[in-house]
Amino acid sequence: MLHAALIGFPSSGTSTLFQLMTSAKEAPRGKGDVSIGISRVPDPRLDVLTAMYNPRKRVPATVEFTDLIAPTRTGAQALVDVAGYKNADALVHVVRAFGSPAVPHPSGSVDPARDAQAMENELVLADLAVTERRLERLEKDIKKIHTAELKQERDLVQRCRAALEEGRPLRALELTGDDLKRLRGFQFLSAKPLLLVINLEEADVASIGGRVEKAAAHTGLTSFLARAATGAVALCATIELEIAQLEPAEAAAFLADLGLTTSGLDRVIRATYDLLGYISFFTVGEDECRAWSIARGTSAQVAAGEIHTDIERGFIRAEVIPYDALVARGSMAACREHGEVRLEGKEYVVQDGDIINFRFAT
Ligand SMILES: Nc1nc2c(ncn2[C@@H]2O[C@H](COP(=O)(O)OP(=O)(O)OP(=O)(O)O)[C@@H](O)[C@H]2O)c(=O)[nH]1
Ligand SMILES: [Mg+2]
Repeated sequence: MLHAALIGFPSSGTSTLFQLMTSAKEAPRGKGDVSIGISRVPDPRLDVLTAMYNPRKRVPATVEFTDLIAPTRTGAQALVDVAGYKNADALVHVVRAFGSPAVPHPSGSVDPARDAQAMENELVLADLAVTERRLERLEKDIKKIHTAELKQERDLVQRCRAALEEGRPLRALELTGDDLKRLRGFQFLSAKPLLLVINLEEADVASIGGRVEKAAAHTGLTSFLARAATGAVALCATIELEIAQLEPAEAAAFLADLGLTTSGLDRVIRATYDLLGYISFFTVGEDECRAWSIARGTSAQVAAGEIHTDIERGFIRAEVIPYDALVARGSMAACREHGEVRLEGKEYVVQDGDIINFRFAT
């Protein structure tokens, strides 16, 4: 399951967004603790498949969101030791762009670009400390044993340190697959893809809607949009939360009034998927219709492991039919008749919308 960690400076709406994403009844409050919540990935294709199969169970893909409850925290520094953050696939930085005199900004003014850059700097500093500790250790080890692996790691960590010293996040580095494998254990915060959630002022929603470029221009964040492995969404967390509590028809009308076609939850999840290059495949049947998420480029065998390690291990082949073909024919049987169900081997690269039946030996 994809895991996204919410971060933000105090009073920027992080917990409000958490509440929105996870349908939590109340915003997490307290001190020095982590809230974990699950978000169901909206996918109209799963609704269509469910209507077709009328299964006992409909299981959407899920994303796990983590929110840090620590009003005294200072940005990234507080995240360094929190396991839930280190393991995150992506960071979601809630950037305050709303004024609200009732909830003063701790820095005394609202300045989204300042906050976005300050958070970036904190992530970079936290990682810099990790590289320095690791290099010290590596130098000692290399004195004792000269392995090529240790030296390669040292070169790589030195490269990382050099970038960090220039204030560049590691997500901006071009790294090979081997590099990424070597770095995985460090769980560098600045290496994680970053989604900026521009938390707009209520009054700006009508004119901006969900248009990210417009929101970025309005809030001084334009230059951030072009950065490596960075995405952005514009919304007003408090309005979205109100909308989320309405009946679906009312919610749709409210969104339309604001010039929005999809909810904030939808847009945050979609943007996170796009940022990480995630796609969905489906398994269908009378028992269960289910959506699964995997990284783009994942092979059929590895995708099978998402369901169960036994299926990955015993993988024989995958019966695959694209979503559009199934919907066009109306049933799996009709697809079979027309020879549209393909048999694919373990190296087959799963495509977004594939409906897959895995054949495996136990
Ligand atoms: N006007 C306005 N207020 C908001 C918005 N988002 C959040 N708030 C308010 O700002 C206050 C802080 O929101 P939280 O979601 O708790 O912010 P946080 O970043 O989690 O704050 P801490 O964890 O306490 O540092 C609450 O009173 C929210 O209702 C927004 O989009 N507009
Ligand atoms: Mg909070």
